[in-house]
Amino acid sequence: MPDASFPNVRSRRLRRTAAMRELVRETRLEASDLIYPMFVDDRGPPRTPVASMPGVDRLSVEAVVEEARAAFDEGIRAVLLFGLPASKDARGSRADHAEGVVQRALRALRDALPDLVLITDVCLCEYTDHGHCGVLDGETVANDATLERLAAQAVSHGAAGADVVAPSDMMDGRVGAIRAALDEAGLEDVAILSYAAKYASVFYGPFRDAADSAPAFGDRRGYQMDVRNSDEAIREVALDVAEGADIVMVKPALPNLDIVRRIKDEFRMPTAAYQVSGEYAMIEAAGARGWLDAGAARLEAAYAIRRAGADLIVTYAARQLARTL
Ligand code: PB1
Repeated sequence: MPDASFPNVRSRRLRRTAAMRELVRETRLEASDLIYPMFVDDRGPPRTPVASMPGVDRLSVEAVVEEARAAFDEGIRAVLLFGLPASKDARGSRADHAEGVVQRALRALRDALPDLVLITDVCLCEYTDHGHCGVLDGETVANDATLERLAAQAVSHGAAGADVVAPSDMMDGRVGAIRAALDEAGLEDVAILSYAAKYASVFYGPFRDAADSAPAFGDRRGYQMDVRNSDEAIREVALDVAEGADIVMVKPALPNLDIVRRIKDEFRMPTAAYQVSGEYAMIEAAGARGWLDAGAARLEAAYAIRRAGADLIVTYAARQLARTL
């Protein structure tokens, strides 16, 4: 009986050709595994490029439909909408307005692309003039008062046609509050994708440029997770699952692949990972400078996130990836 070592075992036999490598690959990735984030802008022209996110535009409602249709034709089956309102105030009033920009985009998308899964970000930071993810009590984000605002926002999204609402605020108890409000409104079938393990990350910088949503003072470390913690992510996911989350998310993605793996193994839930704006911008910037092959880097990052256990990947590179896969 030959022993299982060189020269009987030659690992390179299975790497010799592209066909052999395809035959034995362990991770599969398809366009339908990707969720395409989109900025719906109530303020101006059809398309406004985001300087720190090459290839990403803020889009009017009409342009969102056009962009979503192109993505759908490339195999993408889900979008995640972020609203950029025409006005902002202390309580984020435009967040739950029936004629808000996200609500209008939902109706237009539902009409134009009935088979596209419509996911909406539920949070106040894009709608408040102070940029925090909730309403304030002095300089503190008031957790329980914010729950009411988030629940109202989620219900307004569900009523406008959202299939899934995605609370990204990191307030305690928000999944349970949103679930109860949706059910109370007769929206039992609207699912919740919770940003359950969301870290206080520097990698959100470009997004805050795009959404003008940087906090006017302080930071988000009083509600988003400490990047040094891992067990805390397990506790957060357990809480959100118990409160009614249908899908759970880790964010950012590449800096937290250990967390993706732990959560998938521990909970066996549909698990998403969000390749955030800073992760996207790093690859695009290095590619633009010729420091690395951006196309190959996008694909490698996406496979790594998928291999770590993510069933779904939220990525601004969704269309580029869909054209490659
Ligand atoms: O791509 C990104 O950076 C996503 C940013 C993310 C959107 N859910 C949040 C980042 C932040 O804390 O500013 C917005 C929080 N609701």
